[in-house]
Amino acid sequence: MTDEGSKAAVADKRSALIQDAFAVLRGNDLGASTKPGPSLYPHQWSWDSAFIAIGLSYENADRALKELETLFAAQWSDGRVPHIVFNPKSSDYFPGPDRWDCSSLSKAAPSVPATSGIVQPPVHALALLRVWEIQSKNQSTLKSRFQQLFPKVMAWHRYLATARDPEKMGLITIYHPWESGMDNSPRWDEPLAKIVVGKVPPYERRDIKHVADPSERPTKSEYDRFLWLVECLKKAKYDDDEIYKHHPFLVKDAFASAIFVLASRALGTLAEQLDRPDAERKEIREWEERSRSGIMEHAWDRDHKLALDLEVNAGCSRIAVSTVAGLAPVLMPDLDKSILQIVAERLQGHDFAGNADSKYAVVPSTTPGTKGYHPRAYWRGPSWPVVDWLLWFGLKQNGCATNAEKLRAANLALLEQPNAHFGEYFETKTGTQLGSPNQSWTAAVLIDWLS
Ligand code: 9WN
Repeated sequence: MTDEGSKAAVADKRSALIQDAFAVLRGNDLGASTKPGPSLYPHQWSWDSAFIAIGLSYENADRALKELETLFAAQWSDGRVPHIVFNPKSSDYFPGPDRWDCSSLSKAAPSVPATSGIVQPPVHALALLRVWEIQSKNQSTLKSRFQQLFPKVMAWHRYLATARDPEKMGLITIYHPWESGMDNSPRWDEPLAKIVVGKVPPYERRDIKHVADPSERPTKSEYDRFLWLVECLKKAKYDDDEIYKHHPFLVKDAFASAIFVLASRALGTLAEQLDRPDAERKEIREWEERSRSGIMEHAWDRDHKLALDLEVNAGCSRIAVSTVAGLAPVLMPDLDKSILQIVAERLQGHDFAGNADSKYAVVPSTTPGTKGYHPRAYWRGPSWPVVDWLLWFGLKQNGCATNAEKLRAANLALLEQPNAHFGEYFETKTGTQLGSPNQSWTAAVLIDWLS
């Protein structure tokens, strides 16, 4: 085949893949929101919907905004955005609305729709800005919808900067591994091991019925801990002050905090575009700056060359585990050049994308060989394309175009494999698709990468 011919063949293959990706999003469409996966995840999930909105915005701005509007319609009156908005037509996920019991325990929770009582990483402002930019030609028509969403996103950031950071360290405290979005990461093994599990009401797991190999999902003992933490949150009636007094799992999440920096920058840009008042812009700048300094001062570990989480209940000591979350500083815009160089080298090095055993130069969720590493288990080794998308975005915005492109190319090669099926995550050694196939956010980031 000539050079021209092979370029055309690649272009054809990619445009077919984009169409398949849109078909995944349509297949998971619940009308006004999108489920993350066809059967494993039947409701709306907070951070998934942000990525999904970006993907949708290439085809349908109205539907992309609807995705975020539906999520924010379920926002609590204290500003928190729940990690799950339950789809009343599905009962095939555990824990469901009855187990969370939010609206009867907390006045801040909406009674309809039913939601969970915890949060996920705050990528939403970044998504909103991306939709705004992707739809640059339609901004005047869409502006009023952005104006309506804006105060809600402000309230969400304010909740995180206050209720979730009472120490004003610039680092967001999470109450449950599910809040990190990296549920089963070895990042949480140490704090989870210290928890004395009380009486957990009986339960039946649904997740293990939907995956080919249940051993890739969290273990029974991990699930008991996850559910015990839910019971503790219920006992505190989801009240942040109460939770802070006694909760057995209080961790300053470095990755979520770096996302907060990135998202606050995006929110600030939107504030300008939408002519928001100066006082709001100032507040946003303060959030960004406080978290930026907090990460470098408290989480950045010079010896490990990684950002580490802090265990609040252990005097804010660092949890020294080598996972992808440690690369968090790259997500912060205008990162100091010397730190950027260190983090970019770490990212491309043998602990991460440069691992000699990997089939594609994608980033393992946990460094191979680390305590708690498992090549196929949930957040313990496999690679998540959506996480690589965030790292790619971080590299790009910090001017590391070549490294960013390497990461994008490796992910595209992974996702173009005939058996990739828009997998939720992938084994790095073999490139095997794991977890749920046709995962919405994988389709969404592929659309963004190829568009
Ligand atoms: C619990 C939906 C979600 C993602 C999380 C991922 C997984 C849920 C689960 O699926 O979490 O929230 O049941 O394991 O860890 O990041 O948002 O895709």
